[in-house]
Amino acid sequence: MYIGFLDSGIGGLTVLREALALLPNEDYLYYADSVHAPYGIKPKETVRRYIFDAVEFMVGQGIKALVVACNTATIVAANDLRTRYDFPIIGMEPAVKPAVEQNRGNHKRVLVTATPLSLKEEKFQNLVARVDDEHVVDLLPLPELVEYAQHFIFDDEVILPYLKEELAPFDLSHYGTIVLGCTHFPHYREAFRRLLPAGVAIIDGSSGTVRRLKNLLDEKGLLANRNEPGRIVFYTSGVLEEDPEKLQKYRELLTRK
Ligand code: DGN
Repeated sequence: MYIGFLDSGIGGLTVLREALALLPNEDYLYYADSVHAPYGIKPKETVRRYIFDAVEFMVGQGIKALVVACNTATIVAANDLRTRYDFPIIGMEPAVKPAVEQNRGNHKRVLVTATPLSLKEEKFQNLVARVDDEHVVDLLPLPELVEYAQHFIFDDEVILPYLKEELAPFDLSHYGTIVLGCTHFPHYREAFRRLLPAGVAIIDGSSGTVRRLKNLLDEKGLLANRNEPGRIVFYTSGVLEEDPEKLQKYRELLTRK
């Protein structure tokens, strides 16, 4: 049985990368719902329908656990998925809490980047209200970054000017941490790094998600019982991905730092 990974596209590869490091012997089914990407600018009900269809398909392929490797999908559908299925379902949580904790007492602010849908959802707003007791959190939607990733655009000449303009309204010397609250964004970690002053931490939620995955599998006796690497199959919106060029790009992104 596979561990299923679901994202609107290639964002979840940044989470699968962490899972491969921690749980290399598992079989993975990666589902990129690229036909319906991006999720983050669409109405909530539409996105929920896409997610329910995708998960039903993945269940048909045989999954023993599901990682909702997309912050937007987690925010709009993870709880409902948990009531429908009884295998472990692990979602993303934008790393707002660790970011606030990191900066407690140092008078620095936290900038949370994510999709517009994530940022405006009540579940996200409640998370911020709960953890941001010192009112240090600012929000920045970056929908275009998802589009760039979906088109495999990683060139500095395109990405750096775009990010520079988006970051321009913020005095970055006041920030201690930037949160990458969309799984597509860690593909651009280096670009962020180049634009941020030295010392600004860049964090995302993937290692926490993957640690929870491991613990849950362990608790339920579901860890793969073998000593060699498992396999990864890729699906694009319900169709087995066989395009060698696409598969090559996926594999490159899985090994990129
Ligand atoms: N990768 C997704 C996330 O983490 O929110 C969303 C990308 C999208 O579809 N806009």
